[in-house]
Amino acid sequence: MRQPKWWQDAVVYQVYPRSFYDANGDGVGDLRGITEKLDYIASLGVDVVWSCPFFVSPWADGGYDIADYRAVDPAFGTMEDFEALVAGVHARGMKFVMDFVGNHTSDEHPWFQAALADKNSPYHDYYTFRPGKDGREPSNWASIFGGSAWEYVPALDEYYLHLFAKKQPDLNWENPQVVEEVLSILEFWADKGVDGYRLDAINYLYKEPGYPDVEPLPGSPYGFATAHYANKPRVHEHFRTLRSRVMGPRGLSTVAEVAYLDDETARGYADPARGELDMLYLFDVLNVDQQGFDKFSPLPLDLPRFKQALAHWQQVLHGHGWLALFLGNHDQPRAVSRFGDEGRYRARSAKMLANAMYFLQGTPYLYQGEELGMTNPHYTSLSQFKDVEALDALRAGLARGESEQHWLELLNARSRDCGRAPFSWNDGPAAGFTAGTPWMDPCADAAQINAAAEENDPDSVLNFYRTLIRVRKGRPSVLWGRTDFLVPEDPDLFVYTRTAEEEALLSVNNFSGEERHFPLPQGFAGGELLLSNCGAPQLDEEGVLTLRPWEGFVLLRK
Ligand code: TEU
Repeated sequence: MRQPKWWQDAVVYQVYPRSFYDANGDGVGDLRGITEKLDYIASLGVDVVWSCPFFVSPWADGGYDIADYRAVDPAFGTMEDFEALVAGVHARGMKFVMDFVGNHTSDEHPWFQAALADKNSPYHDYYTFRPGKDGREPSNWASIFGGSAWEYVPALDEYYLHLFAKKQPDLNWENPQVVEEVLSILEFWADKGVDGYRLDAINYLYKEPGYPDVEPLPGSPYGFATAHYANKPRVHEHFRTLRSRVMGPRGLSTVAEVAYLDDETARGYADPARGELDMLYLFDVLNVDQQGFDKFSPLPLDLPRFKQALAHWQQVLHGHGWLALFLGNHDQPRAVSRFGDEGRYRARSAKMLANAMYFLQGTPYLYQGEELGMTNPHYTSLSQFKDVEALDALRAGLARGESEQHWLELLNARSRDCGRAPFSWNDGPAAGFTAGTPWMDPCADAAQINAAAEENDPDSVLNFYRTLIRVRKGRPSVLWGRTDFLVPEDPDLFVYTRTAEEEALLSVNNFSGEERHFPLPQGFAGGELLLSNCGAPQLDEEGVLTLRPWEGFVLLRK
């Protein structure tokens, strides 16, 4: 069998440090908290720990607004705490990956402060400043979080570009000095033992000069300008620079957040023959239950579209790149609340979702709490939400005359805060997350759904994940097999085969709360049951399966 790279035969555990575990009782999760829980993380059988940002930040966007790239924010601890964390990860045979936020800095970063202070400062060209046009913004580009992507600076009589929040000015990667700064930050953490980087919003590095106006969104003067800043050819050159100068020589892995991709660009980024990036972290699957790019216009899950999005990338990247597999992260609602059943079949549907995803080709990314089947927090007041994106959307919605009740429901279903509620460790105060007052309220159901309760239950979601992670490891069909979706148009069934030279497997999943029937595909009768969330499959004499609500299992071909 072909030998996998370490990140190919791996499951990555994603930690959002502020919400994982608070070791010092100040209400905020910290690096020592992660270190204290490393035995728990390792007990899952995962291979890699990825931590979201813990650098000095005014926290305007959950730490993705960095004011000092080389220092741990005191809220999370010290550099010694960081070193202990990496050592603890390595001592358990795991790798450590961290975020690199290169598209923008915080507006409180000294570079930006210097840029604001003096138009002639070399730091002014670290960012994108432009004069206004007819007394308005240089163009009508919308920020990804809403409103204009340009912010006026009266003292300079110029606007600066921010694709995200206005406290996140975009860096100008066309300035070679900026690229040198970035490379030296990447080397700094590599020297401290980091094994790889998750490159944040990295496909937005190059913006078309001229900043042409775009079609405005309904009811807004601003429009999405991704056609002018996402995945432009120049980005390939930047990726090759990162690879040749740092990632390659240091043997670091890369996983890149790259939305809005076409097939050719995807292969260009990820084909091992070109070697720009190792893994692509794509969003198409998570856009199928909303209207267009508006996450606050939810739609019911359209399973055929969902399968189509997965099948597409399985096919395009087979032999031409490697995918990150995920249904949740710190920007997404909880997978079980969104795609499964939070009620009666919570545990079973949470297991099925994992069963459905983890046998596809790629590297699964397990977001903290998903292994418990944690649900959305179900807050009762708008004041419990914290995220900049949620609060901006709320403000705009209320200004349009929409009701608070409507927005409470929307934010409870779709906001990024849904995944940022504290990890539920036990049924104690603050869900065992902190001895103090938690910075965010815990989930309403933490007393029932928590790690301590699941630890002792052999049928828990937690113990299912442990089995799942063990059985997928090292399998040629999982690693290298071709993926074929069966019944792509079926609205409830999610079925695929993975076929390699050495073996083949079948993953069957019922995405519904009803019994469903499905003829067992040829060759799988009498196959070995690798995993199941319901026990042995129910098969009649004609070879037809009766699938229970939210049933999921995997069979190996005989
Ligand atoms: O997210 C980048 C990004 O483009 C997201 O807006 C993503 O497309 C969206 O959440 C999908 O619903 C990254 C980080 O993950 C996020 O937390 C940051 O806010 C953002 O970059 C800016 O750094």
